[in-house]
Amino acid sequence: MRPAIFRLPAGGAHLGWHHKSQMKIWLDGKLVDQSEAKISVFDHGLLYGDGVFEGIRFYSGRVFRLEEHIRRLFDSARAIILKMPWTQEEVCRHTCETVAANGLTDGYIRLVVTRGAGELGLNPYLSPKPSMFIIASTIKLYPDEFYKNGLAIITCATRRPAPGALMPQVKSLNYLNNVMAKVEAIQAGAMEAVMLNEQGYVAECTGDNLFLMKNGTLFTPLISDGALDGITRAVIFEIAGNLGIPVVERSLTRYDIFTADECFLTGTAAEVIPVVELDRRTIGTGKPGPHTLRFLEAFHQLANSTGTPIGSNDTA
Ligand code: PXG
Repeated sequence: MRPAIFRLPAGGAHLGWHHKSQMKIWLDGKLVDQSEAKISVFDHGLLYGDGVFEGIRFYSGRVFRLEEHIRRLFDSARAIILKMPWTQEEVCRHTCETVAANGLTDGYIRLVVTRGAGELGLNPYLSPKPSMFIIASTIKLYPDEFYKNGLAIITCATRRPAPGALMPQVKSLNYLNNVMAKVEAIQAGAMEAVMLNEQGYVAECTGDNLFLMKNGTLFTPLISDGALDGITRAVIFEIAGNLGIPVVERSLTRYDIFTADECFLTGTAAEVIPVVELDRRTIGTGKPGPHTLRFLEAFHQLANSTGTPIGSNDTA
């Protein structure tokens, strides 16, 4: 029997999005009330999607893989010649301060660096000063039942841009490609969509990396096929190493997914989530597989026992 198709309610309530009126936002060096946290309409992040971001999780009072996320943020900034006015250490410290100021122990951090306000025109040199803001909140991408029963996903028509068009490794504010792919998933009654690259190889999903198990080996698309170099993806490589499961990065097609024993997605927001159906075809047994469940468990174990303590950087 095919799993029930999940229809997304309008309004984003399913995301668990909450509106805490006194939330403190870190903005350009200051912790301000949410109502005071404002960006100019002349900010090139808004006008042209000219900026970069990170999504980071914290669990049990510790920020998970903080240094890796901040390193990727700086690489993204470097790739778009955005000069960060803060050091990596400072950004790590401000991230922890923001979480602490909101009295949270478990949640999600959205860190955004925009090109800053400048005159109209694409030229990034028109914006002399980048802006950075840090939001500490919560995120819930999928209801619990999908972690237990698995997701039914689709392949969308929207392709990942070629590296020569929009560098897929850069976590930039240009997410319209992924947003349109997500819309296709929602229209089809699915919660995620597999995105192919221009050659027809699997790149990733709209906000998650994709993994397959086949004959005891773990497979995932190459970064050069258009996958984001996911932090969670790297965690899965580590776990596979610990479990003695061989990992192969190579070009994958839908054939590989249809004929896989198991499939799962990874991402900061999604963590590790099983996939049991692609384009209405059952993958493996149609239930989350044993390896997937082991990765899921090992991920939670790591997430809840490692990371940068929120208080440790607090020198403010
Ligand atoms: N691919 C894409 C395109 C992403 O945006 C991932 C893969 C997974 O990477 P990490 O490093 O997170 O394992 C991402 C990350 C959101 C949200 O708000 C999306 C992501 C991360 C956090 C929040 O939907 N995507």
